[in-house]
Amino acid sequence: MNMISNSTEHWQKQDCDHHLHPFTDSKSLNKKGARVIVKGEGVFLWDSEGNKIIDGMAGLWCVNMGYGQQELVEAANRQMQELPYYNTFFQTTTKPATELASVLSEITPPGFNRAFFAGSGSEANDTVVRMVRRYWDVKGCSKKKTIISRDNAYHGSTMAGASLGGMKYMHEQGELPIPGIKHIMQPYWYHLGGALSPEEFGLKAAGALEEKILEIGPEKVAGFIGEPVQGAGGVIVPPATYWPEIQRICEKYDILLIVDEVICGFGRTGNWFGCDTLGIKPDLMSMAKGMTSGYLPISAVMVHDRIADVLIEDGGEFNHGFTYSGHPVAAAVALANIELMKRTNIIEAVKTDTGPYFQQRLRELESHPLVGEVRGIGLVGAIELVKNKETRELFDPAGEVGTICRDHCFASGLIMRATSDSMILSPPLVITKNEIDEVIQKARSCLDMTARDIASK
Ligand code: PXG
Repeated sequence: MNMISNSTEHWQKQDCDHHLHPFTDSKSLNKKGARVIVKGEGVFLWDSEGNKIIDGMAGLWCVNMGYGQQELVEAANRQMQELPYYNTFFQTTTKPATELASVLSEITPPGFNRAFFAGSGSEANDTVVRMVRRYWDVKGCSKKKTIISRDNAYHGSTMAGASLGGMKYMHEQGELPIPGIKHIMQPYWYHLGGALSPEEFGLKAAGALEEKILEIGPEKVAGFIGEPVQGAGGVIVPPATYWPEIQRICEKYDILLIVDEVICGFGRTGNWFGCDTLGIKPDLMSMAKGMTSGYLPISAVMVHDRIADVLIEDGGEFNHGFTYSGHPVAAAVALANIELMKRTNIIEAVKTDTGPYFQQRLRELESHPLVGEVRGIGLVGAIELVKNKETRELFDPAGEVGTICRDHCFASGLIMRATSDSMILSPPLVITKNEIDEVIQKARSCLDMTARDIASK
């Protein structure tokens, strides 16, 4: 025991002295020390103090097939031995990169036959910006440069990724967004719907795209990007009327429709991709995370034939790419991961079994006095905490109550993330019904503890 706690102190000190964490106030983290995660198996993690934690977030929405999948480890090992690295720049390719491009063509909707690889979701979305602008240049419409996104979207943390994202607190650091990126309202009925029905509000939120296009001028608008279901923004499932109207508007004004599948892709919503579940017909798709279940970093932009054909036939050289584009080891792990997903029929289970069960159990929490709305689809969901259930009044300041709840979860061995006052769950797709019961039971007891804390304040 002593040895373990000594180790924790050692790692925490090293971490505090040398490691700058993403999206973290280092000063406050260093006061308490980071929790050191040392092992994972299935849907469980262990920290360096021996505590067992159920991972309700699949890492960062990515460990879709759970921890400890030996097939993925072996795929990496085999590829490491054979060819740990080679690039795809100089008229060369590698077997895993080509095979992955071909497999992605099979599992994406018809017409998606070409993959451009990168290392992360952010890099995929940077690629989208450059590719979309290049496409319109090649088509002779070089004024078409602006990309429209949404408030509270998350598309990454690079300059273009953070600019496409609609997180104001990210824009404030670093003079973002970069030029040529505009935002419209998000389809967040619970916050913004007022007296409108969800269906009416869906049309209104989509109508904001048309207004923005007309304000900028359709001849200057290159594309619209959106997550089928907003993830980091709080699992915002748009009303059913939203995406069909967005699709109609994009087609009307000849604007490319880009779906960011970084969270929704690879089974999360009960189909391979969120666009399958929500009935969206995109021109480009960015994907990452679940592609390797997070075991290694890789991402892709899937390009529809109507775009790829123009770029290939008339575009000449596309001056864009990354050292790790199509990394053979990451690609080999992605192939093994997709193969495992197919063989275990995991996506069917999310669609017809564990997904509906998770949604049903999650909705039981709606009766809790703190809970205003429960929303979700497949194996992703949010529990929104509010001050007044009847009037939908939110807590002020936002985020404090969510943080209290998050801290209770953390201490109780459940990873449930807080986005402002929405508590988020996005567990590994391999979660069983018994494990879902454990998540719900822990979540409920943390909601109770949070309610007691608020009452005693
Ligand atoms: N698009 C979407 C929809 C994402 O969720 C990215 C792009 C960027 O991917 P990379 O691989 O560059 O991180 C993401 C990432 C959170 C959280 O706190 C979410 C993400 C990343 C980090 C934290 O929910 N999503």
